[in-house]
Amino acid sequence: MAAGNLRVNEARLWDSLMEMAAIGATPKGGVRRIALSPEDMAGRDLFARWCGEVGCSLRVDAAGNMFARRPGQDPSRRPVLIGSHLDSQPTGGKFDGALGVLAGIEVLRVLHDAGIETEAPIEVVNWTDEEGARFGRAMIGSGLWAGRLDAAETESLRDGEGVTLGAALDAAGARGAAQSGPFPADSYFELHIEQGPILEREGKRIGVVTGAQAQVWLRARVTGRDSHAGTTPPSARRDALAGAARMVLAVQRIMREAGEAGRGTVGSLVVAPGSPNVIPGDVRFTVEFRNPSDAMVAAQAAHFRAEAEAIAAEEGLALALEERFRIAAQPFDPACVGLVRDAAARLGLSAMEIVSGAGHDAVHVAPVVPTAMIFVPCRDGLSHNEAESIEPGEAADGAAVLLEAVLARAGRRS
Ligand code: HGY
Ligand code: MN
Ligand code: MN
Repeated sequence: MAAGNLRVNEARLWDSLMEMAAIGATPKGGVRRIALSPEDMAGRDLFARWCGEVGCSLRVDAAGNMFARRPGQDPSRRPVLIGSHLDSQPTGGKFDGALGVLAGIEVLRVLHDAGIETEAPIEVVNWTDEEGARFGRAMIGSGLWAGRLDAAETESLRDGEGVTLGAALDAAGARGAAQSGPFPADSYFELHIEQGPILEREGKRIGVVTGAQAQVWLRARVTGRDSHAGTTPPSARRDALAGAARMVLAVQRIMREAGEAGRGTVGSLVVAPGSPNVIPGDVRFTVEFRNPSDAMVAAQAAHFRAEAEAIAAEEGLALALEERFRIAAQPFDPACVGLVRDAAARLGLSAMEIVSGAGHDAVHVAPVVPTAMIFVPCRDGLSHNEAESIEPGEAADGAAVLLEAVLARAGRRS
């Protein structure tokens, strides 16, 4: 796929995607590169090696965010940023995050091979812990960089083994010397799979992403009383799992009240003590709601809290419900979005505007740097699943649009 007389190398991009997917590969064809795990660190090392091969200098900040900088003719120009993430879900796919980072490297390779030095520098970014699977908050690295998360509070988040994010950064050797904070940048572009069914259903090759929806993540703990399954009559039970189950159905009901735009999910639920003949006294679970409307997300969270408290009261249970994070709906920069739209048109790729259902690092970057995203379809709209799949041509299409948009902002010199 050509961008002007420059051509993305489809096979090289695909080979890099497959080489990265071999790190943390799972038997079912997915990847497991949990943030700051040995697999994540191995992916970081490969990223660093590849960027070094095309003449980049590497800077790592205190949040572990990696910035690979390719110089421009005018070092005073603000850099054009290209980024995404290399960490994955526990049973993630090969392309969520990796496509955006490796397409950024492909852009650098194309310029390197062609001996083109852009006017402005270009930086490819690997953001720390986008997925939120380990510490219960998504888009951590980009949120810290953008100043949208409090560093001390965020570094005190604990994973399931009680390890804090700060300790994990240090133990993994991922913490860099650079201060983690926003620096002046010309623009930020992120290529990502859509992770939903719309582009495939509409037969479009490119998603021109105009923004991302709002989301709120909650954490619930329901406390009852462990007791004997065989001797405890209904009137004496304080069954935390039965109560939590009613709360889970409340999430589904609240979601459905918002129609097809509704998004309400309980992704994790842990029952204690977890013995077949003990009535559970302790259940912890996560809740998240998403919607293009901030007001709707706020109303859903409030509605859920009221329903959960009523259920707890009826069942004689205690409920602790804390908000883990909330992020407003985020529009992207019209000029950068226009570059994506124009690039798709110039390349003859069918495209449509779309709002992202998923959160992305771009959501934290957008308030501080003009930002746009590019989507490509994924098979059956499936993601956060080991069967996540795209075609080599789809990856190349996205990378070609990325190349065009980046060159439009960075300027090109032979
Ligand atoms: O949850 C999200 O939207 C992102 O995939 N981490
Ligand atoms: Mn992602
Ligand atoms: Mn993801």
